[in-house]
Amino acid sequence: MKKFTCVQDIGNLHDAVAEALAIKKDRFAHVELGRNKTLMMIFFNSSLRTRLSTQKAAMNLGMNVIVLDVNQGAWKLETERGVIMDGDKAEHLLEAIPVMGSYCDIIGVRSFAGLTNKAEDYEERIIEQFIRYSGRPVFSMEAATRHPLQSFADLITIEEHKRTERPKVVLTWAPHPKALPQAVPNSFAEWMNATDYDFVIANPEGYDLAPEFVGKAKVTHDQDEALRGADFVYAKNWSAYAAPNYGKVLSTDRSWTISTEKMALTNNAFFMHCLPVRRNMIVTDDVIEAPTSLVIPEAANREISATVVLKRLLEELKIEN
Ligand code: AN0
Ligand code: CP
Repeated sequence: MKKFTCVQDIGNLHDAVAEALAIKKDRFAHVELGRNKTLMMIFFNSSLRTRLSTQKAAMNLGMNVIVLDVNQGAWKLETERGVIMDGDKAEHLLEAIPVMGSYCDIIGVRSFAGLTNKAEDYEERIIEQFIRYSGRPVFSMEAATRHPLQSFADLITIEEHKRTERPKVVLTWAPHPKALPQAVPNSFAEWMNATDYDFVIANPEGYDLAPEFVGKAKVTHDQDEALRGADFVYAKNWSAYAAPNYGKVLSTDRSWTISTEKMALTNNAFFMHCLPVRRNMIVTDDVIEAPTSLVIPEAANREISATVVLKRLLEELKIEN
């Protein structure tokens, strides 16, 4: 694997999950693979899980790790080419990227959607520049349109808990006070569409995701209808995708909050969320604290998905050298 930004990069999902479950049984099995290799993690946005789980994954593989929070201590970066840099930005991304690449073997990048310019976000301008100019294998730690390490951990979690071969998985929008990217739901949909699960997306009108991510999923604006018979309920807020409301909050309707009453419509479903989650906006205390809540095992599986991804990137480096 030369990069990891979308589901296609991981190849066969059965093989990927099997590899993940094997690593979970013995997470230090490949501790020699990363010896004297350096992972650099670049954060343009905040993180708890991604930062900790990816560093732990690198340590499982014997790697050294450097972390940079671009907004804390580094020079302010200009990202547009052609700009006369007479403002507050002291350095250009076009120099910063190859410099960062010169100090490491693999680069992870977190760079959320700006939510003001849809074309810029959906072209993945920031992570694509890392791929082009760093000279290193690059993986996404949540880019503008996808969060593949999260989706891979979600898939592992569903495979560990499913009670039928072809579970009904419902991705549902839920309310949140601030505008959030579509990366997590886009990516979850992309991975679910690559399985043979019965996959349904529920969201209020105006919140349909980009058609290339919706794919073959059933879409409904009736949350109750979607929840009936669900085996897994994956809640997430996202801002509007469709023009002219791209990146806007159109609703904070708490009748979409996942509550005990909502879960009663399901087939005793498991509750999932990528975290961080706002309680009693997205999900009630009772639901997130119930034994059917998978939020903690899901977050724990982030170490496993990251270990598989780093292992595969390191194996490719070995072949090349
Ligand atoms: C981010 C998002 O919705 O993309 C990160 C989730 C992993 N969430 C927030 O900013 C609250
Ligand atoms: N789920 C997730 O990626 O969490 P962080 O934003 O804390 O990394």
